Amino acid sequence: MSQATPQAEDLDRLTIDTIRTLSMDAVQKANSGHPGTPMALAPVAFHLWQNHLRYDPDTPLWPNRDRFVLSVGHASMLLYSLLHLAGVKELDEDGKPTGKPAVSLDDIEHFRQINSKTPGHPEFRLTTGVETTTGPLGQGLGNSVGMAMAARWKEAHFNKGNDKIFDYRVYALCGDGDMMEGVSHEAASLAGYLRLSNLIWIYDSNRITIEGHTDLAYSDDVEARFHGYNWHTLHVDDANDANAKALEDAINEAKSHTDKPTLIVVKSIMPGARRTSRTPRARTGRRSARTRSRPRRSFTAGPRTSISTCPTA
Ligand SMILES: Cc1ncc(C[n+]2csc(CCOP(=O)(O)OP(=O)(O)O)c2C)c(N)n1
Ligand SMILES: [Mg+2]
Repeated sequence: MSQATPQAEDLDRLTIDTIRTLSMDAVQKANSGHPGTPMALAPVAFHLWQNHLRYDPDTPLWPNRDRFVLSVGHASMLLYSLLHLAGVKELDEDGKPTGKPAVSLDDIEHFRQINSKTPGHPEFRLTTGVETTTGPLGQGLGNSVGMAMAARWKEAHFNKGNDKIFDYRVYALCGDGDMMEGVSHEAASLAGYLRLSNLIWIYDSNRITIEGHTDLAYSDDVEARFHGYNWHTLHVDDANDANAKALEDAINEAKSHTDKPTLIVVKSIMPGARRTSRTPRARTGRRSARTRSRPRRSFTAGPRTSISTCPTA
C-alpha cells in the first residue's frame, strides 16, 4: 500500500490536498456548490481510487472495471478532481477516444457553468468516467444495486470455470441524505437478499446536512437497519489522512467478504476547519478569502490553479 516510504506518504498527502484545493477553488469561482464534502471526503476517495478501484484511465469503458458511484452527487467536485488527477481519457458518444482528458483544468474552471462537462451533479455520458447520473439523494445507491446485479448476471453468463472475464465490484459513496431517502433502503434490502458481496457502500456519517445537525430530523441506528437487511457493517471513526490504515483495513475486509454486501460507516471531518466543519455553512457555503485560507494553510503546497483567488503560501 501507499504508506511504504516517506516520499510516497508525501505524494499521497499532496494528492489529497490537491483534490481539496481544486474543489475549494472551483466552488469559489462558480460561486455555487458544496466545497465541504469533497474536502472532507478527499482522503476516503483518494485511498479507494489509489489502492482499490480497478480501472484503466486509457480505457474508461473496460467492461471489467470496478464501478464508482458518487451518490452524494452534490460533492461532484470530488469526482471531477479524481478524473482529472487520474488522467482518465475522454471518449466521444460512440466510445472512441478523443485524445483529450475526460476532465481538464479548463473544464474544472467551468464548474457549474451552462454546457460545461462539469455540472453541479455528475451526469452519465456527459462526462467520461461518470458511471451514472446522481442528482436526487438515494438515486446513486439504487443504481449501484442494479450495477451489482448486472455484474452477477455477466459473471453467470460469461465466466467459465476458473476463467473469469467478469469479477468487478461496485463502490458507492453516500451520505446522511442518501440514508434518509426510502429508495436506498428498498435497494439495500434487495442487495442483502441477493447476497451481493460485490457491493460496498461507504457512508459519510458526518451528522450534518444542508439544514443543520442530523439530530434535527434523523435518529436512525443505520448499522442496525443494515444488519436487518443482511449486510456486513464496519466503521472507521475518523476518515482523515492519519487514519488511512483504519480505512484501508475496512475496505480490505469488505473486499474479502463473499456472502453479503458491506456498509462501511466513516466519520469525515474537514481538515483545517475542525471547529466549523460540522456546520451547514462550512459544508455548503462559499467562503471569504480569509476563511478559505485557513484550511488551505494546513495543506501541502501543491500545484495552484489559475482559478485560485486565495492569498496563501
Ligand atoms: C432527494 C433530494 N432531496 C434534496 C436534495 C438537495 N440536497 C443536496 S445536498 C443535501 C444535503 C445532503 O446531506 P448529506 O447527505 O448529509 O451530505 P453532506 O451535507 O454531509 O455533504 C440536500 C438536501 C437532493 N439532492 N436530493
Ligand atoms: Mg451529512
